[in-house]
Amino acid sequence: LTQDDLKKIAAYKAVEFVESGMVLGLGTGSTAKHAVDRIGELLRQGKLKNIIGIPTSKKTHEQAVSLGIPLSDLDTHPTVDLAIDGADEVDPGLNLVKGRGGSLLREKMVESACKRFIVIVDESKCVHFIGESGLAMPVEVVPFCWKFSAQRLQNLFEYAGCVAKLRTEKESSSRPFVTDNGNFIVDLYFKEDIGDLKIASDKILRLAGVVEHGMFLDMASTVIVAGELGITIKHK
Ligand code: DER
Repeated sequence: LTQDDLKKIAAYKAVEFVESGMVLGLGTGSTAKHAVDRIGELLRQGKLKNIIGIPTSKKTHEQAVSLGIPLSDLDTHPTVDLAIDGADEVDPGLNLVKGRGGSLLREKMVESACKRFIVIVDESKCVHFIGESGLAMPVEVVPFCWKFSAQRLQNLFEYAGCVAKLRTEKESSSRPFVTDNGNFIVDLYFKEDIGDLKIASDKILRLAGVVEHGMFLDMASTVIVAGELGITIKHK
């Protein structure tokens, strides 16, 4: 089974929790893509009816439009029945790192407005503690004086050997990546465990210039993990 097969297995399992008439948060990324495709397919087959999708990115919006999924937004539907989305890291307490695809702000807005948030991952995303993968922990910042914000973020986590880097459009280019909301992303890389996640989250959000970060703490209701040996479903 390839990693993409596992992503698809987790995604299809999550869609089994979708009922006709639901307002659905539609996630972003290569795993959530399979869930959105599956929802579109069931709608087309008439097996699902009266679904309203709330996309978490322009990319997902376009995918849903191409599948004929009726769409709306949080202004019209401030409460979402169910959201299905991927993650970059999942710890044993179902805390997440998200946003390596750059969509963390709209994802966090939609997923904090939903009654149930199902996370779909292949087993490679499971970690013992947030930051263990050594991969990016994204922070969305306003473009104004982003270097100042990046330096303050790096200083916040000096004890964990933090390095802050501005995300560029591609490895090669020096043009900053711009989010759907017109902001930049500063990626934080840690050498050590950052300790209490709630404290870390509060410290980041207190910095003027920071919009949001990629730690989704105590938000996931269910995590579906697809592995070589099968599917594991963890509930909060
Ligand atoms: O950027 C995001 O938040 C994505 O949902 C990410 O967390 C998971 O993306 P993937 O399914 O492509 O690994």
